[in-house]
Amino acid sequence: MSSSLSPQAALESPHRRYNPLRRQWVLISPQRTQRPWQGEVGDATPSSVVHYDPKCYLCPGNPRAGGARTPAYEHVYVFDNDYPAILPTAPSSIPTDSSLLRAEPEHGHCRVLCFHPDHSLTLARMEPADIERVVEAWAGQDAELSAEPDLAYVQIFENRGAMMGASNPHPHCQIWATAHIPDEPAAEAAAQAAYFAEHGTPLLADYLALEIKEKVRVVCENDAFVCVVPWWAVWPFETLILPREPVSTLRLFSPAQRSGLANILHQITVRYDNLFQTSFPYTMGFHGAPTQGEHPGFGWHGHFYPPLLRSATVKKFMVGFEMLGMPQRDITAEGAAERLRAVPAVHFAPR
Ligand code: H2U
Ligand code: ZN
Repeated sequence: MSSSLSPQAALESPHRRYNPLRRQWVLISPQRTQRPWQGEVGDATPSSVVHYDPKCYLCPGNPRAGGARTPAYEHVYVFDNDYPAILPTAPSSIPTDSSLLRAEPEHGHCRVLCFHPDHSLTLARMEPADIERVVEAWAGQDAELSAEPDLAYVQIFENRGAMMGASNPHPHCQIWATAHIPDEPAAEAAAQAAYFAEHGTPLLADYLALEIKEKVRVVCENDAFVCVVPWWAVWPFETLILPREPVSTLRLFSPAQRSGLANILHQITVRYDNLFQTSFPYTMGFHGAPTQGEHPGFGWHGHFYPPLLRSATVKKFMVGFEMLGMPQRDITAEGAAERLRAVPAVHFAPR
């Protein structure tokens, strides 16, 4: 059954939104935010004050779990993961008995990048100059790993907080370089290539122009980047970081883009922490173009996927209809952006 409503009223009723980057739909149920909530309300979590933890594998000078020792580093430190998910070499094939039991070898590198020697820090509480060093290290890793001719993709990601499964609070990220393009960037690459073939302009450049015009989903910005809650956000406070000047991958960033990325990461993580006065958990990561071949229309971008919904402890669960049907959210992207804009731009617990 359909009825005609004003555009505003229509957006306040249940609807589906399309994610052109992933070519998927998300179900939006804004009216559900009015339902009573008798669940938990979290307390503010103080930021860590432990600058050096003698038991931390990633603190300078400490022994690691695998027997190696983390050196007394001063800024950033990259090492090969002692428990890698993939190895540099793999068998040439994985024979199976049926085409329904398909398998193929995978190889590559898994690295860990420590952002800072200080165990207590997070991107939100680091100095901009120190985040710039992290960006330099990311660009260096992207250049080094993309030069390996048998690798196809470099995935940089950070799991922040125990709620997201991070095994260690020390500020760090992971870098996996694989011989195959993983599913998420592969789907995004296909969608962007199809859009570019049809329109002759990059999908994310056109999308950013719309967001700058509409403003309602913009959270923060600088001269080089804009951070939005995307129209198609699934996680309550999901954001997308878009460069004003399209660029396909980190190693090709201009100096202004490198410092701009450091600044926008700082801005958004401060707002996240301030939202529920906690060290905000998330999975964050970057999608650059695959490392082999041409990828016209592929625009580098960053994703933040934070699980928190109502407080420092109440998170969204991706269960039920979401596991069996499709993603669904209650608060609209516009409402989430408004709340992230409303919190102070200065951290509630600076270092
Ligand atoms: P996460 O916090 O995202 O789990 O990343 C930490 C990684 O650090 C994890 O992949 C590695 C783990 O294998 N690690 C080492 O390589 N050596 C250690 O001594 C501890 C943790
Ligand atoms: Zn540490």
